[in-house]
Amino acid sequence: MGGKTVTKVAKSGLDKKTVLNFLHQMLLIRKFEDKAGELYARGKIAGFLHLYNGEEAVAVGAVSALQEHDLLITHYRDHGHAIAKGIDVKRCMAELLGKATGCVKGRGGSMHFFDMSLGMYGGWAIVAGHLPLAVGLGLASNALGKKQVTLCIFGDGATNIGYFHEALNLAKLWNVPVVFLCENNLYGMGTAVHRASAVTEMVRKADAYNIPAERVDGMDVLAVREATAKAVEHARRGDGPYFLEVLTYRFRGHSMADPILYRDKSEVDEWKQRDPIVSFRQKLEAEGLLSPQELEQIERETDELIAEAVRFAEESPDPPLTDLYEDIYADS
Ligand SMILES: Cc1ncc(C[n+]2csc(CCOP(=O)(O)OP(=O)(O)O)c2C)c(N)n1
Ligand SMILES: [Mg+2]
Repeated sequence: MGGKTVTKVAKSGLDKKTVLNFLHQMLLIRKFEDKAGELYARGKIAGFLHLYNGEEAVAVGAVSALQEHDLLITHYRDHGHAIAKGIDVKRCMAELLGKATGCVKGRGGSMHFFDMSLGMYGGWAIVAGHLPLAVGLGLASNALGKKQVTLCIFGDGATNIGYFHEALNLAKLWNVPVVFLCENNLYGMGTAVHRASAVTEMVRKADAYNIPAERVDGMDVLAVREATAKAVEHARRGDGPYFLEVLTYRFRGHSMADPILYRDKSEVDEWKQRDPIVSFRQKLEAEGLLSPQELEQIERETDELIAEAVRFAEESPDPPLTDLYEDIYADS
């Protein structure tokens, strides 16, 4: 499963600055996740923590196909998506540490990164619970006459839940501009896809609702970008929803509490051979788009951004007690 990484950088038509930025963003997300895992182990982060290692090409490739005013809504494995959509890593790290300077003032934590000003509509913890919300966002865009697309990201596990089917049905019926992107990482917690889903190719589920769909190699940032760009264009044109099944793999456990007893190490090692960051780096090098100096600079910059984010988060204040009664009710 997964397909080979064959997309040529040169063929993508993207300029060098753009493709180097993809590498930069993927590395930044990887380093953010590694640091978050370390801080969690040191007791600095409370609650759940679901890391995105191995899936970086999905967030970076897909979000790069959006325009700035497009919307993104996603599940609880949301750090990579939030960073790709533009939330500063300092505010993300502060959120993990529950600080007042976090992107939701320390109230949401890992699963609820959110910033409306950037079109980032969360971070939702109930599996598939945000899919109907995505349809609502799409409906609002249509009603307001905005040429705006909503990218809705979720896992393979979400496709077995009623919300998924209700959302896809209404999305098609109401012709909303939503791109449904399923990150098929082969597991929902410790359960393999084939043990939870009667149909193991997620892409076929879109067929039930007459939504055009495609299967994409999620370890290839350019393939994800290309497929998402096509889906986004379809939605923006007014042709309604589109479905992408992106084949990917999480290198770490479901959450930090996962002893990972349900899959063989050999399977993990096999997927790590296709690490989206390493393979993209090698591709850039092979095509003469990345010199050792440029790589060193990207490594240094991303290290510095993460170190700065940790410093910022640790030095930030806790939310004041007076905040307890803030943001409880929406203004009418
Ligand atoms: C409605 C609901 N049921 C169960 C859970 C517990 N739960 C949290 S994550 C998860 C697995 C979801 O897997 P998937 O959608 O494949 O996403 P992944 O974690 O693989 O990215 C489950 C069952 C939940 N949060 N919501
Ligand atoms: Mg999954």
